[in-house]
Amino acid sequence: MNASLPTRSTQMVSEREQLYADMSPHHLTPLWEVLHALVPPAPQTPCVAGHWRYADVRPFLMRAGAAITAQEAVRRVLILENPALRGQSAITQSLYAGLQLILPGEVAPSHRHTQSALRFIVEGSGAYTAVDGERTTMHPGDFIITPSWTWHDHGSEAAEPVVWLDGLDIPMLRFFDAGFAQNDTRGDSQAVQRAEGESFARYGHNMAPVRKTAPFGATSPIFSYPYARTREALHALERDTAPDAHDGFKLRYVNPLTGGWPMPTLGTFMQRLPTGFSGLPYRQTDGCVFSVVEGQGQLHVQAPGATQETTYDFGSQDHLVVPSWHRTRLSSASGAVLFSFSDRPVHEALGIHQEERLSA
Ligand code: 1HN
Repeated sequence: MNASLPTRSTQMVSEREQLYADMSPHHLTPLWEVLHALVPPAPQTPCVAGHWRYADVRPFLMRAGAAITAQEAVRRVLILENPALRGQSAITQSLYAGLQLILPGEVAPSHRHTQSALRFIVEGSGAYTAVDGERTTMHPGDFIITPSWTWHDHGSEAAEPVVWLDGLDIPMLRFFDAGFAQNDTRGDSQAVQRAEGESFARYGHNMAPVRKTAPFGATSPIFSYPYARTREALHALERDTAPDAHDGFKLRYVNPLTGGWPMPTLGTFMQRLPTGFSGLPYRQTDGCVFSVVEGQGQLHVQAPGATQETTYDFGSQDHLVVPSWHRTRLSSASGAVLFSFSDRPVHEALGIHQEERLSA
């Protein structure tokens, strides 16, 4: 046995520790201590899956309605925070989600920011959102877009509370330190400059203006994708075709000018799980937020390295989140319709999107 070896390695360890201590004030740190964590063999997200039942959330929203006006709050929203990212206003590392309430007669004042927003209507009809002078009336299941840096305000001429899911790319813009915002000095509500439905007439019927170019750059020129149209498409597919073994009947929303995603940072989807559906598992790198439109079912999620699935029994108007690379499957005895959004357009733009469709 060579008695000098342990001594030598102890010496090396203490030499290393001395090195780390001496260079730390110079803002230097050794890569070899963190390399394995920096480039893991597969995604290791700090996020966890989560489920917000509407029956639990709605009373808090209505209490918020009594506690503060939309005007005072600017946006009266309860943020859906990932249970493992409390305090970060994030539902995944890249996505923000919240539920916004507007009461009859209220106005949420006009402003603009570089963060892009989607609205997915959860409850109530008759509130409106205005984008660049065009109002869009909200109905449950409609998917509505606020493009980056466009003036937007919300108001309600409805007789009932209106609640919608806000999905924004806030954590991404924070990551890039690229956020700008302004309040509208012209007033709380923008003057109406175009008839409601003008953008849908121009861009929403598989036709487009002959010469006009994209009015919102990388974002779709359609402000609202009405549920009535989406539902019709899914029902026709359910009547006439076989479901996908993993997704049921799933479509993505498109920018009619490009065929690509309606928003540069957020991908949006709607899917119908037919009666008796038991989907095969999949996993994908894009973390995903679900808003349940109709029906009931189960979301089964298994974290990487976990030995068991967690099952979430969901009902209509519930919200759920599935983080990156978590094994996921969907089932429904009585049928369901799910809206979802993720950061997939960014993964695709960077060439890093991965999806595995598993067989069991
Ligand atoms: C925002 O402008 C809205 O316009 C909703 O309704 C949520 C969260 C953070 C920053 C801006 C809206 C928001 C937001």
